[in-house]
Amino acid sequence: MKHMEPRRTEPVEAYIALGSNLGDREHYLNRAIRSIDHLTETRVTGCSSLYETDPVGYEEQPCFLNMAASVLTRLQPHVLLEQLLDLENRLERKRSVRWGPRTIDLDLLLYGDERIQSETLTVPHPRMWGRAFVILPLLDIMDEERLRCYSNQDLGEYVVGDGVRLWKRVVWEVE
Ligand code: GSY
Repeated sequence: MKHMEPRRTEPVEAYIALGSNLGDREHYLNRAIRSIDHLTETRVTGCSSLYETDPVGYEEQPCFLNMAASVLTRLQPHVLLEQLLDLENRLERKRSVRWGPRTIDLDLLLYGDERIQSETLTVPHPRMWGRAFVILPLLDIMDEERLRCYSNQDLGEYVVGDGVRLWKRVVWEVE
């Protein structure tokens, strides 16, 4: 079912986690960022560096490249989610195993200060905590104090190390 709510009059800052571990991983991340920036009523405002990360969960798969991006959007959260899922399909997302390799994975992490629990969307993303491959890129573009508002997690436990390695430093320039 397509969601038909009107757009917001004021833009909301949302955060998205990106990951890829199939094919040319950097190419898929770049295409995803450009495509997100071209979504209606949505602009990318920040991008983290790229991190190479050991697979979590199903471990018999290649390392991921992970990053995070911030956007300003007037799309309602469910509409933004639908757009991200649509984008995954357009970016040739292939996935033969449920938690297995994929060309692109896009997760909506945060949408303003909102807490959302619906059949299709939970925000803040329920599995972001405890995942260094999500939190460390996010901390590149988000104030630690601000992230602490969403959870009383000890963010000091997330350190770049064995499982998450800086792969390419990125300095994002807004057009
Ligand atoms: O949840 C996103 C897909 N994913 C990842 C990922 O992006 N990075 C790492 N390191 N492990 C992962 N396991 C899954 S599933």
